[in-house]
Amino acid sequence: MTLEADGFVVLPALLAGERLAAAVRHADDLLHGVGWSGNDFDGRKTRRVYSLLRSVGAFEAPLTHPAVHALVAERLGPVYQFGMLFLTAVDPGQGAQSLHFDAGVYPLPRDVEAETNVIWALDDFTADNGATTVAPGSHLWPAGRRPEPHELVPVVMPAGSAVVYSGRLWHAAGENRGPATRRALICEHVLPWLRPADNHTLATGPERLRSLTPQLRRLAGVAPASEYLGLVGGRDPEQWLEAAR
Ligand SMILES: O=C(O)CCC(=O)C(=O)O
Repeated sequence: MTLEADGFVVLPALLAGERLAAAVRHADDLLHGVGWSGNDFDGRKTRRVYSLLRSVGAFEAPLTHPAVHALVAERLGPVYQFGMLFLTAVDPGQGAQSLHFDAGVYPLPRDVEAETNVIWALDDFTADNGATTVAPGSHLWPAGRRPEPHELVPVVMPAGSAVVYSGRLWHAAGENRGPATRRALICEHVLPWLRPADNHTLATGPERLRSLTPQLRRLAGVAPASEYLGLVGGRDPEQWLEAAR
């Protein structure tokens, strides 16, 4: 299985022991009191938490994992930013999500790799509990071709694993027919000249942005995309943030 040929690759058990346990505890803290989402796509028996850069906590390890970022940088180049970033808890009884490809939000030709994304399994992903289903190779399909049911496979992987996939890959959260919730941390990485799906700088705010590591701040968008792109008042946003204390 390769990212180039199949459009996805599973990196097994990257997080283990206390790092995984801490990420799961953090997920539970964030999910406390959160209700089901109010639309069919997000899932009416699915709980979602966004704006995660306001409370990174134990998600720092998955969000910055070098093995994931090495693959992302190979695909997108050295400068990229977070797109949509969320924690999701697919509860028992949740039906399968509509099939989609994440880069579909951008009106770009199908052959542009605009995003390379990752889904971190915080629980074991099984064929019955809502593991993400993917259509292998579909990142190379032309516009308009949609997967048939027989072309879909569940991404079965133990908790702590990550599936890195092309933003062009057709996929969806699977149906949760099991008795327990399936939790995941989902993070898009997008080209720096595109508007990210989530407005991380506004959601996080200057004070919390300053408290992040330089790597997370850059991924949040506090970085020029090029010499003339992404500045604040003509300056590097890092300098602006420092001066605005
Ligand atoms: O939860 C999953 O397995 C995938 C969710 C997803 O692809 C989405 O909501 O965009």
